[in-house]
Formats: sequence, C-alpha cells, structure tokens
Amino acid sequence: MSTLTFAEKIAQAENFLPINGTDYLEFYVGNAKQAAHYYKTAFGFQSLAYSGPETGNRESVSYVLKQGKIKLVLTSGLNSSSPIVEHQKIHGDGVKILALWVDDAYSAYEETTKRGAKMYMEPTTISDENGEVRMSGIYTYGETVHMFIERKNYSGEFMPGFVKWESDYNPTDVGLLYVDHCVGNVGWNRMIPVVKWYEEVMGFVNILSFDDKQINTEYSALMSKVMSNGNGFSKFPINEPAEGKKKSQIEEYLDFYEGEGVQHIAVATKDIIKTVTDLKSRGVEFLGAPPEAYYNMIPERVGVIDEDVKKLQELGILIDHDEEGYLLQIFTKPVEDRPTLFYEIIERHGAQSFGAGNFKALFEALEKEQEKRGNL
Ligand code: TYF
Ligand code: FE
Repeated sequence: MSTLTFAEKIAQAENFLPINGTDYLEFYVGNAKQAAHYYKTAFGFQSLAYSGPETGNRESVSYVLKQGKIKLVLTSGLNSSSPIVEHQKIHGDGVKILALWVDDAYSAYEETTKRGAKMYMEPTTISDENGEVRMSGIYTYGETVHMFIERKNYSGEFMPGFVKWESDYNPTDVGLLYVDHCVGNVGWNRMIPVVKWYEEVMGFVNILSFDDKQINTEYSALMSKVMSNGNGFSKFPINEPAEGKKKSQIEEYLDFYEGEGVQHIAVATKDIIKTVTDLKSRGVEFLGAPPEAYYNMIPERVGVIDEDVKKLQELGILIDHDEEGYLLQIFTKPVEDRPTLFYEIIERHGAQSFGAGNFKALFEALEKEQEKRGNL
C-alpha cells in the first residue's frame, strides 16, 4: 500500500489535458419528455434549455436540466432510424456522454487522439447570438463518449441549438451540488486495459484499487480502480466483475445494459440528511439500511462525527472514514427499467476515498435486490 496522500497521487497526473470539471451528462432515453419530468419531480432538477422540432431539430429532442453545477441532458430520437433510438434499443435508457469542461476542445482532441483515442466528433465550433462553444469527442468504454466542451464567454442557457426552457412547473431543488465521480462497468479482463487507456490517452492516475478479495461478499465479487485527472475534479472508478459464489452485480449490469457503460453517478451534497429526506419524500427509492450492528459499531470504526448517527440510521445512510476524514453516502435502487444505472448521494468531510469500509454492507443490500430480480 502506497503512503502517498490523494493530493500527492493526483499531482503525478500529466497535464496535457486540463479539465475544469464535468460540463454535462447526456442520457439517451426512450421518452425524454417524461424522463425530464422525473428528474424535476423526484430529484429536484430545474428546467434550463430545450432543443427539438420547435427549434428546428427534426431528428431528436433534448431537455437540459440543472441543479447546483450539475447539468443533465435527456435526449430521445424522433424516428426508428435514429442512432439515438438504436442506442436506446440496445442499452435501454442510459448515459451516452460524460462531457468534460476544458479550456481548449481542439487541443484536447489532438492530444487524446494522437495517444490512441477513437474519434466520436472532430473538433467543431458552433455559434449563435450568445457566443461560441467549441467541442470535440472521443469514445471511452463501450459506446460511452467523453465530449470536450470549451465555452468562450458563451452567455446562452446551454449551447447553440438550444432555447431557454420556460416552464410553469418548478419543484424545489434537493441540494445536489456537483458530480463527485462517475463509475464505469467494463467486461471480464477489461479493467486493466481501460485503466491504461485513462493513463495513456487522458493522462489520468490510478488513486485507489480494490481487488476481488477485498470486496467479495457472500455472492458478489468485483474489482475496481479509481482514475483521477490532475486536479481531482474528474474521477472515474472502473469496475470489472470477478468470479464469486454466484453472479457478480457487475455481470448483471453487463447483461442488462448489453455492454459496458456507466454504472453510477455520485452527486455531492452539503446536507445529506436533508437531501435524502427530500428525495425519499419525492419517491426516490434507496437500498435498504444495513443491520443495527453496523450503526452500533460507528463510534469504534469511524469515531466522532458531526451528524446524529440515529438520524443516519433512520435514513440508511452509510458512514466511512480514511486518514483525511469521513464521508457519508447512500445508493438509490436502479432508476431504469433494466437493473443498470443508479445514483450515489455523497457528503465528504475530508475523506477523499470511496467508502471501502461500507462495501460489505452495501453489496449485501445490493444483492438483496439482485436476488428479488432473480439474477443472482
Ligand atoms: O464509487 C465507488 O467506488 C463506491 C463503491 O458496484 C461502489 O461508490 C463500488 C462498486 C459498486 C457500487 C459502489
Ligand atoms: Fe461511488
């Protein structure tokens, strides 16, 4: 085990691809209009921008939603020959694009493609009366894409091609602030090549690793490596299934997504008790709480925390710590018909790790759901 701090590890990343953070997450879905309603009603996102037939887009429709710094784009194709419809047919609703906010979309494309990235979109400049957005894109695992988005004083709501989405229905937010990390599930023997790809093509560094021995519960088994860029604003853990007593949760995902893709999106909050209370009251479903014994062990395992452990227990929030502090986290059930994408809500108090101390409790809760689905 290396003794470097997270800050020291990420400082070793290369800087040929400066990234300021997540720009947006785009989902390809079966019915963007209804999905947008769900993210407003259940998750407290706000209407931001729209593109569709009314704006001259005859091929697809996109609703853009915002909360804190998080922007979601929900996109559906409008005819059976649309590649968006094809994607949705294969994968079900899921994340197509993890867009990264960069200072230079042209150089991001140059630097990554010369290191072996596969082209998704050549550098392109789009403009309207609000200014200009430059963009490019490359494939990562599966059919998932990293877009590089450069905003040159763009003053419109989202980007050219979109109009402001005015809505009379504006549920309040739930305190979601920014994307903490996005996790990818990849196939057997694929974690190491994908990790190498993030190192070589993106200049990222591996800041944490979990092997199947650390995270092998009664049934589920997986391996995971966390990749980070040089400022820690862009973190992508990569999971691979491992051989266990029964079917790995990662394998269940790969079967139902019919390929590699985004498994969970972790979003940060400053008040997880309020955020989770709100989400539950709006119908968002979370994994069940761990047994009583888990919470009785907290003083011993984690030490003193600011929050009332009883409250955390009532909500089923998990607690973990590392040398730098503690973190609170909780996971939703899958938000799609297929058991694929889910969300993590996370509140960090210094800890920069990913909750390894919770893996056993978490994976046991996850397996209960997997068992109900008959996929264990
Ligand atoms: O992002 C992480 O690594 C944690 C833990 O299937 C985790 O959120 C890892 C694998 C998984 C669910 C959560
Ligand atoms: Fe996570």
